[in-house]
Amino acid sequence: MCGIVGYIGQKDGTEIILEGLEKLEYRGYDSAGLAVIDKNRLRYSKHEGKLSNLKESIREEPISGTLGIGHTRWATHGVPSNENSHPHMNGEENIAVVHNGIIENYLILKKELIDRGYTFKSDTDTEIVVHLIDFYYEGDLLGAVTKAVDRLKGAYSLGIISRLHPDELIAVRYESPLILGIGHGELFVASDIPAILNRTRKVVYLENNDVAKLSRDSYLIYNGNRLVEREIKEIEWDIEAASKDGYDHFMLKEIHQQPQAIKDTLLRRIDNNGSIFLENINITAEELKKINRVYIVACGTAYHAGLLGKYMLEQFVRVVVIADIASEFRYNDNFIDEGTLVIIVSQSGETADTLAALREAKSKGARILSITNVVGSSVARESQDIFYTWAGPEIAVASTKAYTTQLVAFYILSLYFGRLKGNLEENLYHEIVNELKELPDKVKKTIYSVDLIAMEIAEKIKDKSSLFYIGRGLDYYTSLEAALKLKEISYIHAEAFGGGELKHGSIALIEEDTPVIAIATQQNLYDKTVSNIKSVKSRGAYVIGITRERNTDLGTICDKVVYLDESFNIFMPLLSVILPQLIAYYTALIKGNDVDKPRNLAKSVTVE
Ligand code: HGA
Repeated sequence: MCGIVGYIGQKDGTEIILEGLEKLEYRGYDSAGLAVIDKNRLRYSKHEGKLSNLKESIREEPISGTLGIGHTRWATHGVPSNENSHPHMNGEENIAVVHNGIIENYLILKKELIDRGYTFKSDTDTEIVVHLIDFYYEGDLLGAVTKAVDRLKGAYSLGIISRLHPDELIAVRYESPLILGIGHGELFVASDIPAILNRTRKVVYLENNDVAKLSRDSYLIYNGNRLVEREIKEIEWDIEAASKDGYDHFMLKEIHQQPQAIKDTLLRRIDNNGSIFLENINITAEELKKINRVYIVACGTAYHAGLLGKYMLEQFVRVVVIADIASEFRYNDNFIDEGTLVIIVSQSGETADTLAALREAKSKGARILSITNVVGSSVARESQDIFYTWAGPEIAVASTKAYTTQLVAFYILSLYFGRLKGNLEENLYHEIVNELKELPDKVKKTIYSVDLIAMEIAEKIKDKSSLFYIGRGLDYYTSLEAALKLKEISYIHAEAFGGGELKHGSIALIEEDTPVIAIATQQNLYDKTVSNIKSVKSRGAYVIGITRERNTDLGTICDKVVYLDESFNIFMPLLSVILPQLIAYYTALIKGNDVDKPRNLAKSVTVE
């Protein structure tokens, strides 16, 4: 995610801001920049790439000032480039803005501003903010900011300075974290605690709709034009704990970030009428009708998301879909022509096998749509259509929030294409979209409700040499992902079986006390799964069931049952994968493994 650091005091802001940005590097970023007020001049430097590029440029051409804002960017709108880096300035370059988040209504506001004569230098959503402030500015910076943010929809934390107000730093928070750091004769703004922990341990957490005006030795916080008091808190964490938001590992932090990541990926694409809006998908209804075959190509976890995607697209778009592993697909004799759509799924957008598969398919005339988490990545650059999962950077090697947001991407795409093709009856479409909007809250509830059970299960399985996940339909796909998670970080041999396939050989592996986790959320297949559970149980397996609230009878069949909230069958994979994620996490933890950096694995696999 992007990082914000701001400073107002007596010292050199450039040095303090660069130091703060360095502490935020762990979050992942693609460019960095800062702006300072230097003797009533606004000076800035911003560069694509590592922070070292920004530092090098400042070393060559020093800028300094006792008031400034800095930013590390993780692009969501516009590729990583010098122009798209923050800060963004108004035309006269007397106001500078840094922003974390996404401005949902930026296209409407951009058009309005262009009509008023404003020109844009970047492709970002952020740039509209500085022009809006400029538009409302009548000598009062705080007043102009307040009017500008009233127009914004989405999520934003903002740092704002102006050379016309050399004693003022404005900070705004809405749905994107921002804190104030309280020093002696100096104040800080930051999106994350580690950025300022070397300087102060006294912080104020801004709340939604807070607009703070900082001067060198005091600050005022307004909310809805009313002056408000916010408690000053003392931070007791060290820098490492602070980078993980107090969680012991990035993986656990990322599991807990899932509700927000899903919300970000989902809600900004659905308007109040339930219509889906996809800014980088250009396929028209005409073109969609001509698509006769879809390949979904990915590796590892992304492939498991792709299996759900296959189901969703077949169901709602009524088109033939083949899901394949990228390393196999690229060497197969596939049926690709101009009527083929290839959907590429890659968190990093740099996965070597997936990228090679993309190029192979493109050279044969396929249209390429990619689902990726990294704006401007190779996969994104080489695709005609792009769906960005807005999960933010994923640091732990074992994927969690990237996976669940990839599932969300497939939900949205299949509903969008299904409607575009005229296959989805309007009432049903709206019913599904309404339920989709409930999912961030249901995922959140699930994370808290299964946490303790996951610890107990981890204790039970920690010394086992093998564990099996079973499921049918979509539950089978979740089982594949669940088994992969356990293998990756606990190093326990784990396999997933389609429940109906057990009797064709694999059931021979079941013996006394073999752990089997049965996922039984697909109500149309429930009775079948129950039969499969009974058959492993009768061979001595220790069975843990994961099912919906209504299936209370499972309690009499399994050794332990975990109940999940109710939702549509298609959405249950988003809830049922949470417990396996946490089981993998706690098992790895108990075994003393390096949870975030498991042996033999790399985050982004850029070799064949
Ligand atoms: N939308 C802005 C900021 C992105 C962000 O906050 N990422 O974490 C941009 O694309 O520049």
